[in-house]
Amino acid sequence: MKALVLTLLFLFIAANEAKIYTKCQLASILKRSGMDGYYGYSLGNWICMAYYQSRYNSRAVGPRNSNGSREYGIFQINSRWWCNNYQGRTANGCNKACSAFTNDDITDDIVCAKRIVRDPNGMNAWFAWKKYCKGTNLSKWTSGCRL
Ligand SMILES: [Ca+2]
Repeated sequence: MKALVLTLLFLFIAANEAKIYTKCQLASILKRSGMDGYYGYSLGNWICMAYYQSRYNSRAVGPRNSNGSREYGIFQINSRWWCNNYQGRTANGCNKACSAFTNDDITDDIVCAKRIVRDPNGMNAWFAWKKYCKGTNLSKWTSGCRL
């Protein structure tokens, strides 16, 4: 019994151990993925958005929203519109399970973020971007990075 409890505890900890990117790690990955200037948004916009949405945590899962949806991963992608968490209605615009956005491979997260920003709202889709990044001087989000 004690062993079982310890095993479960270990699994719980392991499952919650976050992969936290550094600013420059993320900047480098996003640049390589063609995000700098994608749909008119410079790299700093994406780094700033990821910071305020997830603190660069690729396994972040947000709290439940009033409509029952949640946000997933480094870009906090919403389950009502973009991915399926099998817990209610979804348009599943990125045609993905939300669990795909909570692992350490952010390739598919990037593909989905590109899809999201192609909508008429652009990066306004991300509340934290609108609140903390939009219209600000974004140079600090890439400064000191070798890109
Ligand atoms: Ca992923």
